[in-house]
Amino acid sequence: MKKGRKYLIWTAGMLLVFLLAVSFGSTKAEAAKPSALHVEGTRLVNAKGRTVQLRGVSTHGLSWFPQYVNQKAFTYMKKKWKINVVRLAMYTAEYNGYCTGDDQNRKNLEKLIDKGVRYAAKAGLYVIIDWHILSDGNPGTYQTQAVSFFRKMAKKYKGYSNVLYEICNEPNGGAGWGTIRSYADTVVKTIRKYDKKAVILVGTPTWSQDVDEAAKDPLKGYGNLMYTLHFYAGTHGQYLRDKAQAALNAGLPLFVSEFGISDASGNGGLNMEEGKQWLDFLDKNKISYVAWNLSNKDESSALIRSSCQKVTGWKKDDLSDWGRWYAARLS
Ligand code: IDC
Repeated sequence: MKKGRKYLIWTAGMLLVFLLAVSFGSTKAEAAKPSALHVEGTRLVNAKGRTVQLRGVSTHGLSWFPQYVNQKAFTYMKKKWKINVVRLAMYTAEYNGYCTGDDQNRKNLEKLIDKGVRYAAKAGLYVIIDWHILSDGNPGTYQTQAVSFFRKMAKKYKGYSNVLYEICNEPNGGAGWGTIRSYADTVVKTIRKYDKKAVILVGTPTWSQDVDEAAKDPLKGYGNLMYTLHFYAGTHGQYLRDKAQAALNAGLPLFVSEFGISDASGNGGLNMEEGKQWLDFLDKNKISYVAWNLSNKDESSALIRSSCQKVTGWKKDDLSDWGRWYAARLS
């Protein structure tokens, strides 16, 4: 072969390798950072099998406080507070909920989720897409809507290794585990058609407290499921940790996708002593946790002071007592 042609082939080859590396690199930056998680036993683990504990914050209702879903805020919280997860709480019923508002509202919410997912990926954060049922009580109330919503989400985000799905925030109003289990079975099946591996968080009876009920009869036939435990330290103490411990002992993977140290109304005084006991317990057991809520609403469970209008870059004085306590605990 002539020297000139050899050189040409070599150059073209190198160019191809270079282009492949660049395009692979950029998809990776978008889709594979942070890396995919899965569930082993009761633990959340990474590809190397190392236990991963997620710790972060939840937005308030997305329709109500959309301004906190911004790149700077996410990057700031990752850097300063050392969070590694953010939860996008999308109410289904209240506050221009996804199921009670109109089509335009639904589109706006989906756009906001999309921004949230991308901002999180860019900041190196995991992100939870939370179907925030509350006054609707029984997850079956909007099951049809939940199925089409999660179908859409799973199709869209199957390539995003930072996305977790939370399929029913807090079942209540007498919805027992049997009811929740059958709802979860349908929704998980839908998600798994498109997204085979993403971690899915399943709510439990009584505002996601009765993990012992779920432990008696967990869902079967799916991997990467975890069950949610919610607490507010001003209301819930040792008896609820005992329930959590019993569920863990029974092999149920737990995830605290929402908690506070106010009372369960989201207001009232803060119980820092009980809050410390809770977080010590969760840290010891490497259980992930997400604090309610990233807003400046005039309530004690808001992380930002009500007088502060900033949507990122908060200094100590911009945070509520709760915000300061939590940021100090994390960083
Ligand atoms: C609270 C909000 C409050 C809002 C209320 C009713 O902090 O501003 O008015 O919801 O929608 C939960 C729920 C969460 C609650 C929170 C505090 O998941 O939506 O937020 N809480 O009450 N479960 C236990 C407590």
